[in-house]
Amino acid sequence: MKAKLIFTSLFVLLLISVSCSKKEQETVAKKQRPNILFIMSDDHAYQAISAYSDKLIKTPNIDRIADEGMLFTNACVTNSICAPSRATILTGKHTHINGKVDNHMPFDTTQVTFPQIFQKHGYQTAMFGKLHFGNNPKGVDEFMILPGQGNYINPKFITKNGDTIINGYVTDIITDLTLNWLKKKRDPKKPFLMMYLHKASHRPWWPSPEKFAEFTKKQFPLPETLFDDYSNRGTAAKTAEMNLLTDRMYSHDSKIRPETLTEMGNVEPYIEEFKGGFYGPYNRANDEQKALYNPILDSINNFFKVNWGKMNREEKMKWKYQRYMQDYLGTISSVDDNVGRVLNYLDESGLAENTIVVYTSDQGFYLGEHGWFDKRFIYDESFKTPLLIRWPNQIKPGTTNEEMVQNLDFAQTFLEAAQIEAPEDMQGESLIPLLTGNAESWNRDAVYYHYYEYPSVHMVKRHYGIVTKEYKLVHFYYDVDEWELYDRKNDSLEMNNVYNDPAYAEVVSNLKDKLVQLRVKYKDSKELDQKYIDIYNSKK
Ligand code: SGN
Ligand code: CA
Repeated sequence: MKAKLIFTSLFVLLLISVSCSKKEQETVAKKQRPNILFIMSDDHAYQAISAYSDKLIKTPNIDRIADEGMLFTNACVTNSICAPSRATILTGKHTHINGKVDNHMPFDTTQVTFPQIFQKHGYQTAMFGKLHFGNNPKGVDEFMILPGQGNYINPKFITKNGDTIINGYVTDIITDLTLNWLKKKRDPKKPFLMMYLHKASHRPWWPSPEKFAEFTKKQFPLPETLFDDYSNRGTAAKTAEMNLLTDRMYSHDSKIRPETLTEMGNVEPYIEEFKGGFYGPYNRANDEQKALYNPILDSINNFFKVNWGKMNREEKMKWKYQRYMQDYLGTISSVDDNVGRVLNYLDESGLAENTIVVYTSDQGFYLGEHGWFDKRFIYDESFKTPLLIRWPNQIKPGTTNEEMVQNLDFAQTFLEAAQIEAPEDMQGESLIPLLTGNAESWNRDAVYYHYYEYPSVHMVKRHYGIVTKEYKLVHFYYDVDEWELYDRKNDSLEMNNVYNDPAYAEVVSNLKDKLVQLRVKYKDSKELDQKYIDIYNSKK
């Protein structure tokens, strides 16, 4: 790959030198380096992008990226949780190597991240929105990032010159900052790398007042597996705490005011500490903003007061699902509108032609499938992540790609596109052959996954596994010692663990061998598994 990159660059340089003077050569060479606009949302499920499925929502602006570029239907993460995914994207390394295996571990900032390399090679770099960790991201000329998870309403930002609060709705504000930098702050003579990072659609799912009004009028189709009872699965699925009806879906997630519950005699599992869950975001709103939310909140709360007591379990689950979707999808709709604003600006400014636009999420998310919300598992809805890439004159518009690509691959892809050599120790593969229609040189047939954060919120047990287009083999190795196998072609909803089915004995044996090879290839090991368990336990 490296040899190919050098060869391509030499060829381009040769062509240039034949036809122009030295000064001209430099400008042409630099001009050819594309800008990169990396758009990432938080917890945005591919099921909530109409380029993948239009059952839940229409996202015409995000879809445009695929219509004019490439839609990856098998993109996935290496560890389905926020901060680890971001660390993998920045370093191009699996989490057991970069050390940020869960949301709690610190990120070792002495590591090389890809924006630093871009900066060194003459790119202008900027980052706006949610990074999740740290307060001084390296490698970016300018940044304004949310502290930790950030807030939806009147959010606070960390900047080089101290903290500041900006009034308004977070998705609009992050976009305003991004557009402002593109329009007024960058040097038009240099290529740029822009990290445009949304807080939406992360919990606590507060849509803007307009989207709240719009989406609370809608009803959404139920997922086939909403009432999953986790039979034919292992212990991990049965003990995870992310069921919409029974686990950690608090009153504030449904937008039920604490007073409503008190008045009703605390009908819901009501935990005092989560009072803040409602008032945290709501009290950030000023009176004018509150006045926009109040009538809708009133009507939800009135409905709840009258009906909740009369509902059976099934009806309660359906009601919670609808409330969840209304809020979650309301936040997505704002993301889509704002992506549209940025794409329009690229068109108007003429930047579109030489800008790679990437849309992705830090991982997938459950939208009621298996009765769940949240992520973490290697099962499809959280393992897969949306990925849409547009690159005019390089990617054939309207292409769909089914290869198993990972967030691990982004750094090397962007570096190759910018004709910068990637560090030897990055562990991904550049996607350039796939983007440019040279798929023959792509030969990955399996990916490696490893999730660590346990015991913790949502109680998803530690596991690692190997995934091919046909199968998924998973080892839950802590607390329990259980293996699971899913036949992805014949059981796409992943309802049956066939690990012990004799018909799959050979598949299991082959995949186990391959899994060992992958663990060796990526330098993961039993010793490292234990090391991270020990560190985690020592912090409790
Ligand atoms: C919070 C959320 C969880 C979520 C984690 C991690 N609960 O704890 O639902 O899984 O963040 O999210 S909340 O009630 O506090 O909202 S992550 O995206 O940062 O990994
Ligand atoms: Ca996330």
